[in-house]
Amino acid sequence: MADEKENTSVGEEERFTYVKEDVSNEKALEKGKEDYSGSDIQVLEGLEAVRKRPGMYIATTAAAGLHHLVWEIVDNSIDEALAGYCRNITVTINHDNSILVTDDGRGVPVDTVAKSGLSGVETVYTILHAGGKFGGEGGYKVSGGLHGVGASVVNALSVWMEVTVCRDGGKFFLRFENGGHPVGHLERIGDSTPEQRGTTVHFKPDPTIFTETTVYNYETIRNHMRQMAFLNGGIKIILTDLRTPEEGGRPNEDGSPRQESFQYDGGIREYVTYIDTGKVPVNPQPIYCEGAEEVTLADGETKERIYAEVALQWTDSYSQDGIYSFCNNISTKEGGTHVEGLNLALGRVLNDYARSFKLLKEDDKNFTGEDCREGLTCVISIKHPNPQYEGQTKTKLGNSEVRKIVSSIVGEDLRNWLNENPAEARSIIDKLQLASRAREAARVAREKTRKSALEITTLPGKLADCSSKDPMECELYIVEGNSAGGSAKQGRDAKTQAILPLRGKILNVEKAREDRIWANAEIGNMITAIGAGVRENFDVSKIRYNKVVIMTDADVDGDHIRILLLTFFYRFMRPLIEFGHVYIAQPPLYKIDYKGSAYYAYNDAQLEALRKNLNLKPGFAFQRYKGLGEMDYNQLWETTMDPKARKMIRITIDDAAEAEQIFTELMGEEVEPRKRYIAENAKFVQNLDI
Ligand code: 0RA
Repeated sequence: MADEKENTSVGEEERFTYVKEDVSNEKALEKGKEDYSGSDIQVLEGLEAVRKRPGMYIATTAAAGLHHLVWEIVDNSIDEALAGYCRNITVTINHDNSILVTDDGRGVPVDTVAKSGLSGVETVYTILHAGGKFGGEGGYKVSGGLHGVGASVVNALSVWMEVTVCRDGGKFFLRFENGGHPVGHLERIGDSTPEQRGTTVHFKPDPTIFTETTVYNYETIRNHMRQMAFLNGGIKIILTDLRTPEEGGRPNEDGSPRQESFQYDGGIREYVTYIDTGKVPVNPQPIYCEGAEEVTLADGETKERIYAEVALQWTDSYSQDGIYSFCNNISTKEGGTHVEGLNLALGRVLNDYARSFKLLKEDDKNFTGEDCREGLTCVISIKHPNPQYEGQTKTKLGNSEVRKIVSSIVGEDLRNWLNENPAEARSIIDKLQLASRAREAARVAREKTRKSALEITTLPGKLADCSSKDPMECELYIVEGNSAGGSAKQGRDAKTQAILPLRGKILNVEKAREDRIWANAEIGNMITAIGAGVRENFDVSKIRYNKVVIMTDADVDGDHIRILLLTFFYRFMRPLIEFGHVYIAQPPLYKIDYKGSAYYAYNDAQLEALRKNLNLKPGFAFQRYKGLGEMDYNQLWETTMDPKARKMIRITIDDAAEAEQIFTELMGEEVEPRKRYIAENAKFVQNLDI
């Protein structure tokens, strides 16, 4: 999960999407050598089309689009690794926010490509979709065309790009400027040894295209690189940030560049254990299923090879949503046919097993899909040469043949595993049995509380509601402590701002038993106030407030309560976060009274700046706020609630697996990770990364 400033857009597509296939300059590939100047013009026309309407090639030119340029270049190196020729990839964020990506693959071909009449390098980086279109039997096609729009789009959206290739004993170089214009042609600039072989791409995104920001977020790149390393086991990715704090970086304490390395030889198996950090596993080693199948398409000729791998681990968690699915390394957030195939196999195999060992008696009902999934963490990753995406955000896999393929691979491998590991198999069935009984008990408890929390529309007595009935302009402030709640009630804009004070710490939903959760008054109050239900019945279109603002003290307790609340929203009203309705209020930390005016600082840097600007002598007294309660209602309004002056952080989720891992770690039994996380992130709210 990442936060954004209030005014930035959220919910953008996570990957490159074609709105429409633009083939304008593919013709250049067909033209051939004879008509060199003609194809040259077409190439530039193609890149110009990308610059004119970048939204057709990358979904957004906001921060997400800026980062997609990196994914695209790294994808090419990962493709080379998947083809079996590359093991090491480096990604460096430079001082000027340019990005350098290297790999130790075969190197982009340097010979002239017959079809385009251009060198391989010039072809790959200037012709749209050229990536997988040549290279012959060499294997690049294996993954080429699996995803992405091609490196040429990155070139088109860069002020400059430099490509260096080491292969065939030579070192070759070509620079492009102003959105893909080659400066001359590919040149041999020296020799290379076999150890130096590979491709280096260095590019600087064009600020006239990425008008919102050209500053890279380390955490965003780090999380993506980690995910790529998990999904493509064995590859080593080293990420380095050379930037100073002024340039957007965050060097180590000793001033050295921040650097992390990711390599997971266990691939998605390690991904699952990583996500489950802090949970108690039922099967300590994840179950691994893998297989590939060739299908012949309706034309009776075209053959497609579909590969699937799945890693499964049950834990003591009660969570229902531990399935992380991917197609061609892209997260399929809405699931799809691969997940359907998985669920089919789970239900079938687990019920068969339980019946055959009489763990389910004759008149027992079958385990439901929910029973099978409770506490299950599963990563499913498939590779498909021709994926079809559906759904609201085009993140749902639609290829119907995948359902059967996945179901038979998981069915067979899971059945074998259960037979070979009888003790663990037994524990898994026990877990399902518990889940099934708990579900029944919870259903009874819920039916009672749903009446109070959902069906009864009487709002909680502690809620000071706003007078407007238009949810779009309404805000709910959830406030820690009664005294702060009192100030907030007095200070607020009563037309649009509602106040719900919370008494003390709220329940940790990560640890509490389900029936206790439903019986908890504070949780019931929040559910009723927000008015859109919970869990699978949560309907984000019914929320009574467009903004739900968490307002807690700026101290350790406040941090804890904030995380407890976020955990509650994450587990019970996830779309509220996903659709960007959850905010964190930012009360000031300091107040300086000077010559009859009040000045506020929200962090230490601002305090320093204020002291400088006001020319204050060292030792000039200022107030340090320890809690919201120390502010009177006027001050609270002025600094934290007035939409014209306040600063808020909007919470979003851009990596579900990362969010899951962090929430469990933060809310688990261990206190240390939580303390460490808060300490590390308190100073860097901008980069808060849950
Ligand atoms: C086309 C053909 C071949 C390799 C590549 C492209 C290639 C592209 C990229 C982009 C980044 N790193 C890359 N590494 C390789 C195979 C050519 C051959 O047979 O040697």
